[in-house]
Amino acid sequence: FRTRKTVFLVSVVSALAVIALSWNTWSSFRSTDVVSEQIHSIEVVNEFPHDPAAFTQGLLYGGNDTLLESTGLNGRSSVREVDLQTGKIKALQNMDYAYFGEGLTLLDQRLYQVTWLEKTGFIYDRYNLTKFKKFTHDMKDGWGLATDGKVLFGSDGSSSLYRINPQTMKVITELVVKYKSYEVHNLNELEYINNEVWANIWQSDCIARISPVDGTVIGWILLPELREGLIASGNRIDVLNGIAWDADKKRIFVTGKFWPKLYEIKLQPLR
Ligand code: DDQ
Ligand code: CA
Repeated sequence: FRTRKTVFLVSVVSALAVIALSWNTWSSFRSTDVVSEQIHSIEVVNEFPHDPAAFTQGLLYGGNDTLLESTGLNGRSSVREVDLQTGKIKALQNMDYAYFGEGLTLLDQRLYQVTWLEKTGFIYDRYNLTKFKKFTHDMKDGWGLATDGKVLFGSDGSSSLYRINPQTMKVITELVVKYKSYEVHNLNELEYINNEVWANIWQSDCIARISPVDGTVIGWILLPELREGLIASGNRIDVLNGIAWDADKKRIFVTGKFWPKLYEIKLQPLR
């Protein structure tokens, strides 16, 4: 028990170090900055199977215990509908080798997906995953997508959070995401939850809770134990990536690239 506690503490400390590294300067770092009620750890409520061959790049809840997921890597990119309980694929649309699938979101029964470096995205029918339309976007890259039901939010791996017009796919506004005065870079997979935009930070075990009004980070969620637990059990996995929100049942789901599990989590104030 003692070692498990030590491992957990070391994980939390390294997660905090990742946040600190994403700040531009160390100079005014004070430990009091990170110890506040806005920092949460997590509790795992449920775990479900997840396709370990899925290089997860976009994740959202599709209702009725299904998830909608976009996967990346050239030749392995797809959009899929997945059963939550079993992890089984219910519908699949594979993408051309030329495209590296990224963020995915659902607006008016249509799935919007961006691709990594191609400045291209696709709109699919939510049910049969057939392609309606191909579009170009004007972010630097395509990383994450989410929606508040009116506009889309996009990320491109920088510190920018874009508001995008779903009719034209043009950027409406660009916010610089900041925690206190520090820019937060590597914004990746997104989810719109209770008037906040949540973003997992690429190559970290942290989720930033961002105000879509001004880009301020209003909280952090630290979840190193999921990735580290999977690695400790011998899984060859990549980073945390993928947040989904079931607004009806208030369930939060997270997974990662090549993760064999998808977790339902609850937030816990960090003591
Ligand atoms: N991104 O998801 C962070 C935007 C991109 C991840 C790319 C990860 C490695 C790609 C390796 C490609 C070589 C086949
Ligand atoms: Ca998401």
